[in-house]
Amino acid sequence: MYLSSLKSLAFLGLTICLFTACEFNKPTPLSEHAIIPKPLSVTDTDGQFEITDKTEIVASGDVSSVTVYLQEFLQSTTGFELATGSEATENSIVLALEGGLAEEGYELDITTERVKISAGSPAGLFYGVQTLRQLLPAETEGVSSTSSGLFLATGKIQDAPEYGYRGAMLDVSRHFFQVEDVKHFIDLIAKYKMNMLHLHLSDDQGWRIEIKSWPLLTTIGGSTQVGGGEGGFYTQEDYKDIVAFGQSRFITIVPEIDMPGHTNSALASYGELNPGIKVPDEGALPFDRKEIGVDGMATPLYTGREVGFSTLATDKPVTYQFVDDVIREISEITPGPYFHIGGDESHVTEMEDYIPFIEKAQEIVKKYGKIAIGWDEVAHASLDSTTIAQFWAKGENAKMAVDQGAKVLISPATRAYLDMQYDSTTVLGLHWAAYIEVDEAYKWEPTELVDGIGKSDIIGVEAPLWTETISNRSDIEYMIFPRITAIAEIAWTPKNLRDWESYKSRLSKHGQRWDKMGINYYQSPLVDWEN
Ligand code: TNX
Repeated sequence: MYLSSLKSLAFLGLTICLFTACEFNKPTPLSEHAIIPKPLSVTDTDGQFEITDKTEIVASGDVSSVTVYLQEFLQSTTGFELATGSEATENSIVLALEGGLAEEGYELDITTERVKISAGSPAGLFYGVQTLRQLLPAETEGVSSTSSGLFLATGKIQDAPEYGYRGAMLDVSRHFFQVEDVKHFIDLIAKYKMNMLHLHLSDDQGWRIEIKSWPLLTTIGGSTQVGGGEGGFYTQEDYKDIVAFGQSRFITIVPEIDMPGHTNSALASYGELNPGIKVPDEGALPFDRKEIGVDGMATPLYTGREVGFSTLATDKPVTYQFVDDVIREISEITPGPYFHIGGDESHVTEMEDYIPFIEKAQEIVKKYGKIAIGWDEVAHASLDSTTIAQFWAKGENAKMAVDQGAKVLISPATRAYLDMQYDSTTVLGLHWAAYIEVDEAYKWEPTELVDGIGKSDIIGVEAPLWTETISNRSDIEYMIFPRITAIAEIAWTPKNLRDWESYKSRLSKHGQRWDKMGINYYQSPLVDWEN
């Protein structure tokens, strides 16, 4: 009796073994992969392709940056130095530029002989490569760990983004981040098919970009940060380096100079920009700032967190010379189409001064060939039809912008602000807008936020990371992961294909990838992380 049950147990074990061994060699069907953002369509066929050290990358057209990205990725993780060729063989990865495909869309077609990524643009090919990357085992996100068994199931993925603007914002003013940290940020958001990085380059606490015609902005205005640390700034060469790295990852840099409020760092550098405002009631300002009440006097540097107390002198010609120089110098080194003029929380600028200021700034942006973006308050001004209002707080402002014919960029603080705490136990971050758990970051739809604002009014979605409480790379990672992937999916995948249960289960597998990449992320209790 005893013996026979032992025997049947052994038999059972053997069967499971055989079964799993046989399953082990069979790659996961494409449709069962945890791809984020979720693609438009995935079809399985019954076969497999193996990437080996003999696989060749075959590229047509000028797609060298994508080829190099793919080569470098496979080399760093597998040690394979894949050769490039011009003719597809029975073991190739083909990158093909083809007409007739959606802007930024791609098709990934895997047969037993080749992987073929076709797209209408190099960006589309890059997104195809990102999908391919997510089809490979999590180990490939580490360094030189896998060199065999890189099997892909055969089948086809067709994909294209819902929105053309899929972005994140990094506030480098409240805390300064080195060029290498910004590049790292770019690298991370590109993996989730985002294509815009908005850099918040100035605020009360720090001016972070060299302006050659106004050098004190950085030497004085860039010399500190929240909490009193040493701050820092990007030279124009540094900025160009960030822009170029962004291009290698198909990320466009959107520079922001916040005006006319949030300008203490400029007022501390050049007193002539200070209007000498009538200081509101005692205690209304975050600290003793008598200089701000004196016309033409430079203010002290500011390292606190409260804002809304500063304004440029909106009636002085020198202010417009300043605004013109700043927009001109930055526009000259910004290949992307946008220039962000801020415009938020200008609490000490009278509305009658604010409106003409925004209108003039908007004109200057246009003069230098860029499209202006402003936080939703700019809708109080008369907007050019090309100007974009970034909805962060007030639906009525966003609606006012749309009623003027402008488009909106969607960044609701209650859903998309990556500096909001996950819950009441989160140590970093703020919670003035909301606590934002992963489900809250995921379960919303851009076209359903404001009555009267629909798909055709929206250019896309952006997730801002404000950094009053965030001062290093690891903190950045913790606040953005996993929520950045939720926002990336909202911007890429149409509503009818998005579903929390599916996202949550796909997300549970990305933790392993982040572990391999050494990323610090929030292990939300809502997700059953596979480790
Ligand atoms: C509001 S969002 C701000 C920022 C702060 C942020 C903190 C916006 C346009 N203004 O100045 O950093 O809240 O969450």
